[in-house]
Amino acid sequence: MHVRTQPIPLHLAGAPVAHPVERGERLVDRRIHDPAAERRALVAGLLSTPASIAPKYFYDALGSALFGAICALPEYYPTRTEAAIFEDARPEIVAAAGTGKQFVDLGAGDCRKAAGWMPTLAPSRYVAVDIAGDALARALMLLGFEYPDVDVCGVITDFTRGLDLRRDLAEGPTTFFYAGSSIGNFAPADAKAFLHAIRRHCGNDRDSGLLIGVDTKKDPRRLQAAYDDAAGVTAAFNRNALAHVNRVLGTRFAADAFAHVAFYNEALSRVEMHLEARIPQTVTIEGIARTFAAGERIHTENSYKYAPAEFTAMLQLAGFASVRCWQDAAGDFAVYYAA
Ligand code: AVJ
Repeated sequence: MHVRTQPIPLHLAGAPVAHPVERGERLVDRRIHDPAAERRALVAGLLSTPASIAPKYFYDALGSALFGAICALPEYYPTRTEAAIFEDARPEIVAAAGTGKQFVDLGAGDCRKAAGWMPTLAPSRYVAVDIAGDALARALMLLGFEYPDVDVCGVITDFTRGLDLRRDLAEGPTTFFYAGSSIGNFAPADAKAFLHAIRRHCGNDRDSGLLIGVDTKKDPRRLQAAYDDAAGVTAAFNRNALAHVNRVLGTRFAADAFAHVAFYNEALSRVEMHLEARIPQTVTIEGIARTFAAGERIHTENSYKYAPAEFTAMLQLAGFASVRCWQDAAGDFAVYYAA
């Protein structure tokens, strides 16, 4: 067992740090601790016109719980449709990806999606990668108990700023796993660069590859409903970003003074989420008075949708030579294995 005996000295930020995780699961903290830069970026987004908040501000403790609730909503089809495709195509996916490899879970969260693959993919080593360190530590402890024969470890990092896991991966064939259509948060050019980075991590190993779940284009009314549910959970999730921002910046955004707005932008193939000022208001941000006119919006998220032919082409452009795709009967979601 590794025990962290001292607080992390700032000049060592980014260096490997062993957390006190039970049973020898290793957790490495590779965050670049630059809270000042994070704050500056957040402030710049809020002072811009149109204003924006990065989607990562959704995921404080309450926001992560609300996202869990979103995944169970009747309107939010992606999570359950992806799970159904995994279930139906499991033998074919296992045959394509191969067993006994290193399994790298990008955006592991509570590691439950990956846990579903443990019995069949039977990885030799499981590397969970996520920005939320506390949740990761808990999830890894559980997984270590469930699968004592798997070498379980975790990496805390914000890989949306660029993926570099070379120090944390073992040699040998590796299956990368990026589920839930999280790739949809990237603009297409950034998505392609991210896929390219995964491809580079696969190196020359023909037995390495990427298993990825991606949402498809569909009736705009269904897309809209998935991001503007009747129970208002997504609205609460969206507004919670303001509560998070208030804690980070010491601002006094009144979350209920903003309306949840979500719609499918067909020209750009993305669902957009915004927070729209219900009434004119002024918020002091780092000493600067930022006035929001009634109806003015803060852009909080894009969620891009890809037709299977488009995403297959993107995987190929990123350097993957072979791409397989599985879908549900309605074509609501797609799962790809690219090698
Ligand atoms: C976690 C980015 C895949 O875009 O569907 C769900 C986030 N936002 N409802 C998505 C989200 C509103 C989700 N991703």
